[in-house]
Amino acid sequence: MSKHHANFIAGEWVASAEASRNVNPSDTNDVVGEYARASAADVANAIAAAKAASHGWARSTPQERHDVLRRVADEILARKDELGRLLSREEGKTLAEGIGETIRASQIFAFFAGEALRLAGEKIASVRPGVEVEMTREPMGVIGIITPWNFPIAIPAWKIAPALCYGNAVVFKPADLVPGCGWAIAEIIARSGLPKGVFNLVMGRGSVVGEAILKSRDVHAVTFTGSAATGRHVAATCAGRMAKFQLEMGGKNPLVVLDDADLKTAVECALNGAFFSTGQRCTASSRLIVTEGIHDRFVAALSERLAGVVVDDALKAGTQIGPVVDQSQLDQDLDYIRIGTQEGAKLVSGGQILNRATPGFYLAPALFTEATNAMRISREEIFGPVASVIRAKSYDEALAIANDTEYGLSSGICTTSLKHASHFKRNAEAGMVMVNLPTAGVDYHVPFGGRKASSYGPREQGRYAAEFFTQVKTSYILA
Ligand code: UN1
Repeated sequence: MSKHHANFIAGEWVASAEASRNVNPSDTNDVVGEYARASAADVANAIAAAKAASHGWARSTPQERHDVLRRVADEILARKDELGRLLSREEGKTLAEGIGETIRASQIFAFFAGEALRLAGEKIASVRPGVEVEMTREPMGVIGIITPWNFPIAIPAWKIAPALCYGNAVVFKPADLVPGCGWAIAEIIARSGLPKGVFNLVMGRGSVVGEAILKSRDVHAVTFTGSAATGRHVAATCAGRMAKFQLEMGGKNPLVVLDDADLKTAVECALNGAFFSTGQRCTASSRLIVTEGIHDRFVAALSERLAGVVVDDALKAGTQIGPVVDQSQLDQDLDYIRIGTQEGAKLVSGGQILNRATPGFYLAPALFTEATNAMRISREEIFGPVASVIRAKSYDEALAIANDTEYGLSSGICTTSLKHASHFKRNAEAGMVMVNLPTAGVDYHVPFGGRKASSYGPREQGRYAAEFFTQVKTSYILA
């Protein structure tokens, strides 16, 4: 019998009738644990507790907020190997990636521990004599946090830490598929000295838990990362009741490779951006837009590199790419590989299921060439280790193709030309631009987010996070 991991509501661990089995995608015989599935009534209790606790926490001192966030940061860092291992075991990214993400989560809590001490307002002279005007930031109240399975510790951290830092209460729903790291964070927060009810964990299905959070009038703001389809539903539901919302959704990120690129840099950027973390990142490069003069050399070098990549159990030493997260994601990847071939793209590497020592969802990273930007594989987010090379005649054509997408999260270019790099930085229609770097893998202390169908609302992370997690008050006084 594996341990039942309960929900955390109003400062108590609350077991539930229903539970999910958290299965290791590298070895489906390995059950990570049983995790509670909250009922609508559990969620209502969590929201009521958050509401009741929110007023007290809104008046907490910067020192209290700092101390709580600092303790959480310290414990995550001290347990990075264990938590990183849990992450890789439940999600399937490699141990190095799992530990790296855990360190990032700790750094995010530490960053916001510092920010808690720096929250400031503004005071300016009024246009009227004797009047003073002051702008302050106040907490939103209760924040609903809904996170995806692909970054099970970093994304919860970058939503929970600023929510608490700016004086809000939290109702947190991790992904039903991968709840282990979310539960582990909750267990750490439960011992951090935070007053009861300020932080609540409600695990379970989107259709039950997510819905209850979206529809409650007592949740003042919802921050969501996940699919574009669910994001639209979050937007419609929140807008319908005038709640604030912030969405981070898909991407169809381009990596442009120009004739003058350093070939080795370009190949490493493509390999990392398209295939590491099994390509399961909204920042993954799925369109490799390559100019004629370097096209064949780039394809040859990337194919050679892919042939040597080790796809295996996420926890095994030497593994470079872990399994796909589950059967339905694997089916989606295989569907797109079939679609790409039918559309006339040429599969030059990978794309087939791999057998390893344990039963898992292993897929050889797939590389298409001769793709056009009109194909479905170039327009729809696949969310797996699948990338396509699209030929471009010139830099101008490459830029036009890069921008011809409904998404706009991260755009990359590999070039040694200052002129093209500068032009691309100014003209890429994306929230983030990477020059000679992979499109994925971002810093934790600067804003994260995209344009067009990729994101909605204020940026996440860094000091810009205050925009979503606070509301501005302008006060006038005649002295
Ligand atoms: C990264 O590329 O470092 O869901 C982070 C995602 C993104 C996070 C990407 N929100 O993939």
